[in-house]
Amino acid sequence: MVQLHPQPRGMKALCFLIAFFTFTICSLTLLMAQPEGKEKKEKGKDKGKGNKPPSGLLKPSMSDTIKANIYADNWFIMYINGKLTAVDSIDFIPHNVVSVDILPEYPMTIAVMAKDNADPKTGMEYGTHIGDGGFILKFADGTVTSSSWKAKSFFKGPLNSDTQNPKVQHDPIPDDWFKIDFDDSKWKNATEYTEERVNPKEPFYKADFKGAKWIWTEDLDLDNTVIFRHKVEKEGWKPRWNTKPNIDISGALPWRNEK
Ligand SMILES: [Ca+2]
Ligand SMILES: [Ca+2]
Repeated sequence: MVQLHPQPRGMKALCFLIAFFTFTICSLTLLMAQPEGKEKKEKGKDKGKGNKPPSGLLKPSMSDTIKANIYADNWFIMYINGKLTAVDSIDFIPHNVVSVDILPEYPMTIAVMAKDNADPKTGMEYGTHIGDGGFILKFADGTVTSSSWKAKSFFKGPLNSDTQNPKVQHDPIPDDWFKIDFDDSKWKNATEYTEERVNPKEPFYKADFKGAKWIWTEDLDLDNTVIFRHKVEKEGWKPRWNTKPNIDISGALPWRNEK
């Protein structure tokens, strides 16, 4: 039978003291190391990618951006201040919300081309069905679609809703429809529609569109290509940043080079 020899009292106390001090020192080291490590990591972000601006330059940050939510029945392309900003990633169905971060600069001219799904020769979908359109947008700066937006149709059909002998009308789309200085003063205002009339699908209810109105021209069914324009003013606004992009994306837009 093995006999356990009890440790002397002094030994027990020494072990306890060593354990206690080891624990205290480890805890303190951990506490002190954590914030420092985080700071180092954040600083490293800028250094690592070599994008630290020269002194005097202020870069925009994510806190300068705003969220843009856009839903089009069925497709859209959006320019802000003359620059291509967002394109609907799904041209027909399912109906989807496009949600992007934008860096707003005011005054802000928004130009959107929206298209209902319609055959260019008949104005119909699924053979003989007349589809309807609808467009809604909300930016986190409070910009929302409403009848204060301008709207003009460039493709109508089937004329008189005649699905047996469908005829369409195409009007030439101005080359500079998306530009800041394009003259839309003669255009009519957009028409607002109820949610029931447009009947949006599930993704609409998952995004923030509070306060925004559904818009189109006065004919939600027969007008199939519609351009909307709207200008957001913010008096006295100045950018917090002073960097300017050097990028020229015109080569990525081949249809522009054809002109
Ligand atoms: Ca239609
Ligand atoms: Ca449609």
